[in-house]
Amino acid sequence: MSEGVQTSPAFKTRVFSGIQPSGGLTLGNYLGALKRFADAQNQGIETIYCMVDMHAITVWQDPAALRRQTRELAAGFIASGVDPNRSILFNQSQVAEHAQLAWVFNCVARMGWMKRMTQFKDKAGKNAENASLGLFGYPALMAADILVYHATHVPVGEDQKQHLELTRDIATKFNHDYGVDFFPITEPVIEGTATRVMSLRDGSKKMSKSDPSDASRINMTDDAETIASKIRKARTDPDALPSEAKGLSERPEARNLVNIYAALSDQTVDEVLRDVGGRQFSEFKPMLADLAVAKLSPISSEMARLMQNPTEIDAILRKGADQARAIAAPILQQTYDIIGMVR
Ligand code: AQP
Repeated sequence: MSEGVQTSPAFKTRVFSGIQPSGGLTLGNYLGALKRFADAQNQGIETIYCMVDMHAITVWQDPAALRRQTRELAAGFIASGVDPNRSILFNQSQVAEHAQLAWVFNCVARMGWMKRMTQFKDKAGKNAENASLGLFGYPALMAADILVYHATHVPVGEDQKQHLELTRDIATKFNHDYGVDFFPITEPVIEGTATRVMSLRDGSKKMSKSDPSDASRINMTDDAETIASKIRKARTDPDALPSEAKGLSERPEARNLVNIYAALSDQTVDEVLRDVGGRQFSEFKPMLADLAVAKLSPISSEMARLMQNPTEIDAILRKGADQARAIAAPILQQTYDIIGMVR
C-alpha cells in the first residue's frame, strides 16, 4: 500500500457528465442529458458539468467552429437550467488533470476492451485504420473525466452505457492491481422516457447532431416554424395512437414521438396515452409541435442572448475550471502516489 494514500475514501455523492462541442445541440442532447443535469443540480446534489472539447477533436473540428460551438454549448447548459453558481461548469481542456489521468488509464485499459466499443466501430466505420488513436482511446479519457472527481453518478443517454461499463472496469482493475479502494465504481444514471431519442426520419437510428439529414433532428436553435415542419414531416405509421404503452412496442416511430411528448411534459407514457390514445397523428403532431416550441423557444432565445456576450461565457468557464481543478488536482496526486511516481 502506498504511503499517505487514503485507501478507503467515503465517496460522497457527486454527479459528473459532459457533452461534446462537436456541433449544435439536439433535442436528444436536451432530453437525454441537459434537462436531467439541471434536475440533478436542483435536487441539491454536487454537480460537475463539462464541455468535452478534447473528445470532440477525436474527429476533425474546424478551429473557429470548435470555439463557437464550445461557447454555444456553454450557453445551452446555462439556458437549460444549469446554474454556474450551483454547478461547476467548465471546458475539459482547461483542466489538464483529465488528460493526465487519461494517460494512466491508457495503461490500465486493455486493447481488447476498446475494440469491443460499438461507438468506435460506428464512428470509425469501414475505415478504422484511418481513425485517430484518440477516437480509439476515447473511453479511457471519458473514464478519467469521471474518476478524476471521484464522481459516483453519471447521468447519460442510453448510447453511453457501454462506455460507463468500461469506466467501471478501469476503476475495478486499477483498484485491484494496486490493492486499493481508491476509485469509486460509478453508477450510470439512465432514467426517464427519453434516454434514447430517435431520428425523426428513421425510428431505428438515434437522433444525432452529426446525422447528415437536418430533418432527422430538432436542433435547440431551430425556430418555431422549423420545429413544427420537422414534426409534421416526421415518419410515422398510419394507425391511431394506442391507449397503453404496450401498444407502442412494435411501432418505433410512434413510440419515439410519444416518448418525446412524455419527456417534454414530465409525464409517463401511459399518462400521455390516457389523453391522446385513439387520436390520429394528424391531431397529435400539432400538439407535439406546440409543446416542443413552448419548451424549447425560451431556451433558444436565452442561448442567443448569452451568445451576444462571449467574454461573460469565457469568464464563467474559467471560474468553473478553477473550482474543478481544486477537486481534480489532489485526486491525481494521490493516484500518482499509489502508482509510485516520485514527486
Ligand atoms: N438521441 C439521444 N437521446 C438521448 N440522449 C442522447 N445523447 C446524445 N444523443 C442522444 C446524450 O447526450 C449526451 C452528450 O452526447 P455527446 O455530444 O457527448 O455525444 P453523442 O452521444 O455522440 O451525441 P451525438 O448527438 O450523437 O453527437 P455526435 O453526432 O457528434 O456523435 C450524452 O449523455 C448522450 O448520451
